[in-house]
Amino acid sequence: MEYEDEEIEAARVLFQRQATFVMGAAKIDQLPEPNLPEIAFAGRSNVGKSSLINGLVGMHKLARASNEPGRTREVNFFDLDGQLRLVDLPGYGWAKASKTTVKKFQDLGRDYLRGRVTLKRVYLLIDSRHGLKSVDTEALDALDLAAVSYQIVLTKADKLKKGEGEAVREKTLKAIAKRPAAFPDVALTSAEKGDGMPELRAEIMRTTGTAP
Ligand SMILES: Nc1nc2c(ncn2[C@@H]2O[C@H](COP(=O)(O)OP(=O)(O)OP(=O)(O)O)[C@@H](O)[C@H]2O)c(=O)[nH]1
Ligand SMILES: [Mg+2]
Repeated sequence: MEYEDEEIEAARVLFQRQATFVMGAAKIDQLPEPNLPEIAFAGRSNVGKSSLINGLVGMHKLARASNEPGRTREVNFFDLDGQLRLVDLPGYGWAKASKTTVKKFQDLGRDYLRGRVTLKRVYLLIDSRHGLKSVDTEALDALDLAAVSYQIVLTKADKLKKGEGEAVREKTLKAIAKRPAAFPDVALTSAEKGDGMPELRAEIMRTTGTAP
């Protein structure tokens, strides 16, 4: 996707606005009022969802990130200065937790994704070193079936060698080409180094119809 310099700059300003934690919901009836455009971050446990949210807003500790898979256990809502809401979902494919715990959070994530009227897009994160795995394909199938618009974001690009990033991006683009709810572009990002973040901010600004 191409973005004008003005759009990149506007998005940078938008994401400099104050970001705050609203609440964590452990049950579907605990969600905040659907009164702002929302974007949600989904993906395997440890893929970098919480880190990506922190990178987008330029804060290290807004969303809790850690190397311990299953860190995010609720649906966490962050408000960007009354303009839009960023939603951090519990990860899937998290092997160490008990079956009931996994099911509880997967059901919660699924219910949220299916029923949220203000949800503008889901950012489905994939580790750029691993590419799409079968659990990811299942998640894409579910989003396609529910007709929830989503974009693939490849994470941890700083861990790749030169040229590998572009290759995995091309491969992923091909894999999603025929998926009905997939946005026809794949972002390559590093929350750690900041790669791809200005463009992702610009895309989020477009998608949500927000302005600085
Ligand atoms: N090198 C590198 N490491 C990253 C990047 N993004 C996240 N990480 C690391 O990956 C680990 C997991 O990151 P989180 O942001 O907690 O992942 P998550 O998807 O929120 O995980 P859950 O909440 O368990 O589902 C942490 O150790 C992060 O520091 C990145 O861009 N580059
Ligand atoms: Mg997390």
